[in-house]
Amino acid sequence: MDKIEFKQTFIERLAELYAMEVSDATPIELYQTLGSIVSTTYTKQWSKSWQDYRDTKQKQVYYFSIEFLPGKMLKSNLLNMGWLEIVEEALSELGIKLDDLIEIEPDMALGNGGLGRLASCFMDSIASQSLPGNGNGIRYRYGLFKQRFVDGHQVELPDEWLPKGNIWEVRKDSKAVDVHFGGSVHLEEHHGRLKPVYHGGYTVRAVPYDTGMVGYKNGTVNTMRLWDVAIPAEEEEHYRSIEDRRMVEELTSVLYPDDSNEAGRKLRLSQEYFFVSAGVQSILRYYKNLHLPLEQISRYIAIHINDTHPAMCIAEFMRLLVDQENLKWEKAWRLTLQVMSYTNHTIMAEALEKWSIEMMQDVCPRIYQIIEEIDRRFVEEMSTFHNQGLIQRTRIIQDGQIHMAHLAILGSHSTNGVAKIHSDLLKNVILNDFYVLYPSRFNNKTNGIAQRRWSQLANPAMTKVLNQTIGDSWHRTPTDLHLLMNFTEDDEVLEQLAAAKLENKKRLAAYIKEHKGIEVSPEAIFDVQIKRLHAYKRQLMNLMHILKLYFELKNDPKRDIHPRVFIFGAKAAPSYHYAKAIIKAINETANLINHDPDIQDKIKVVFLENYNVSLAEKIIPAAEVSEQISLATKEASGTSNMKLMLNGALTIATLDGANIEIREAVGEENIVTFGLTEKEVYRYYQEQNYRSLEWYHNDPVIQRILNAFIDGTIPNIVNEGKQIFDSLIQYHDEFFVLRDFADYCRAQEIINQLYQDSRRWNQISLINIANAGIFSADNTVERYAEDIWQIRPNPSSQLGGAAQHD
Ligand code: 9GP
Repeated sequence: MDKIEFKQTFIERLAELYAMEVSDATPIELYQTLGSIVSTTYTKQWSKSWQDYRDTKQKQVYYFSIEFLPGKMLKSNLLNMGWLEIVEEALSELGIKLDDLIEIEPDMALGNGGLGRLASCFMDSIASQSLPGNGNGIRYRYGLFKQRFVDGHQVELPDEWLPKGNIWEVRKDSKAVDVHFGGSVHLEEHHGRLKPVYHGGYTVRAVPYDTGMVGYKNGTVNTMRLWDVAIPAEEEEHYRSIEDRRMVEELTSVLYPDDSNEAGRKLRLSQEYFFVSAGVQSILRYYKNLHLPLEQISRYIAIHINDTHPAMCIAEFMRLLVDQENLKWEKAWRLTLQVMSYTNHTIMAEALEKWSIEMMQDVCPRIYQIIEEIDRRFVEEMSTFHNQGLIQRTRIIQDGQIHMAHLAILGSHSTNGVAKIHSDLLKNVILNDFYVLYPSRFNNKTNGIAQRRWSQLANPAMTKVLNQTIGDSWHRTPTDLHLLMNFTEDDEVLEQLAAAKLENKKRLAAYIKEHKGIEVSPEAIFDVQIKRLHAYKRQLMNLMHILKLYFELKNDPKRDIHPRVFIFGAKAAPSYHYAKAIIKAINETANLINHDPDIQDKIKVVFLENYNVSLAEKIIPAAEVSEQISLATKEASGTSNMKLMLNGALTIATLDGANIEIREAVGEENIVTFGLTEKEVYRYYQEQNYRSLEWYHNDPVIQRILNAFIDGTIPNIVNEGKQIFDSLIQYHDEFFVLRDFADYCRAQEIINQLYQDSRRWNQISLINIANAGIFSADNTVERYAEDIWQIRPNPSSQLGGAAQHD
């Protein structure tokens, strides 16, 4: 579509939808009109894509994830359709600013952080690589809470994103399936086979909402299917009371119900079974419509389990094959192993889910029986294994609990970690028992990011410089960013990139002024830590370093440091009180420092509220220092590290997660590392000789800083300050903050020094951008496709003339 055609279509569509002219329409009406043109256009390619998959019976992957974090989709759809520039210009000729319309779209935040964002990056890349792949998740009525600060405390407000309308989804009642919960099940012999007989319980209807996932200029549009719940008409009489109806509605109401109580945990387990059962049933229905032998299903279908939340896919698939399709257990199990694969995203015990037997029996009794049988057969099969202790440790059911990670590993053909160090830790430490049993199942797939969103969409200023300097092949082949390495000595390019950065910093400074009322200088270093708030990520260590600088400046206001703005973006889980205490402490410190005239604006602290994908798109292009300071071994991969690097920030990093691969990519001189290594952390664990109290007593700097949390130096944090102080001293500093602190300060001083030499700094920044290509999710999903899912690009998308080129 060219500009003239687009303008014509826009005017006509607005008239059709609202009987209006451009000059009379509100921004919402204009947004809806644009959305309608975009979605009706890609709908043709959408139906062509799935018809292709069906007609040519291509193998497809289904990516099951309890979180998806797509953020806003209008601009990325325009980019991927190759329409962005034309639409921007055409609208501007009609007197409309595209950016004003983009602001209207709600940020679709059906996830918490890295896990959900990764799932959405994968959706983009799977479509962009013309791979047949679909998402499967939950359509929560409320997204992740909206964060507000009241007196420095985090307050959670509901994220009502749907009433504003979601123009991208299509409800498909004809594709609904029923999911049964509760009651009890006993087995009865039927024609020589044991069959389940269900008593009681209740049935809900799962109704899918499909959203097109538009590939980058290749004519592919895949599907992200999110399930909503409804009461089946024929079951109405079972749901008479308000209480019963509420119970059903709750199923798809919120992401992460409060798991600090039994009811919240039960709801969470029910959510998991809901989207697992709905998804697996609909896959099987699709497969049966292909009229292929069930025995061959693994040639056509792959199911991916993203973290343990969808691990029940294994038992549900077995249920359908054995109970419904009458397959023998052994055959069904073989197929299940071939179809299923699993990614582990954390070694933190709290996220490796376990459910009590009673709760699972209560929520989905047949699934429990099947898991019990899987467990029984595993023990039987392994009865001659020489190390029976290992078999006991790897069982799914232990001490009255069901270990979902064990189910995911034993019931799938592939278990991968998300960065080299993480995958090695899984093999050698965390999941070593499983590795001993099934070494060939373990592999690594380092995470990746949606490069185009985090460069072309978020950072047009940098994109322009890159396009002028190295052409635009990197849009499709991100590793072509490496061409930039030819310009490390080119002052013009270095200055152009620096100018782009300054432009982005000015924009962020204006945003900070508008939203926080804090004046920050775009000449200062913009130092950024953006990620979930968690003790292991050590936002606290960042805060301690800020306090150190503060005290030094108070003592010596002439102290020569380059002005720095410390920017935080982070949400704490609502029931994670310690993380909330850290938020409060950062906010109070910000207040103290930002208003202290002695500091003369040398340091500023800004905690931006409600960190989400849209806010990330504002912060990341302006960042110069990327804080990746988790305790080594604890951050599985991280992905903000990759986004910030791509935007030319220098990483201050521990040797953790993907930081290690970033260091390999850019070279030691272009990253600043510090802190304990993996080996050192494990030595402490073995020797149990870390005494945080000694570090406190022996280091007057640490003492001064920690005392500030309890002696009133930082105002208004009596309880929070004590909680933080105690975590480091009385509770032994679980994440070695005091141990790493001095080295962290040393690394920060190196950054301060490096920034004095602006040419050298600009070179580092360029080298980071040039080497970010390997972290494209396009590459990552290709490796999943080849090694794990065994799916291939859709040949007709690549060859059939649908593909457009840059
Ligand atoms: O904490 C990890 C993070 O390091 C990783 O980058 C992300 C995507 O793989 O997953 C996070 N894990 C979770 O959110 C929960 O397992």
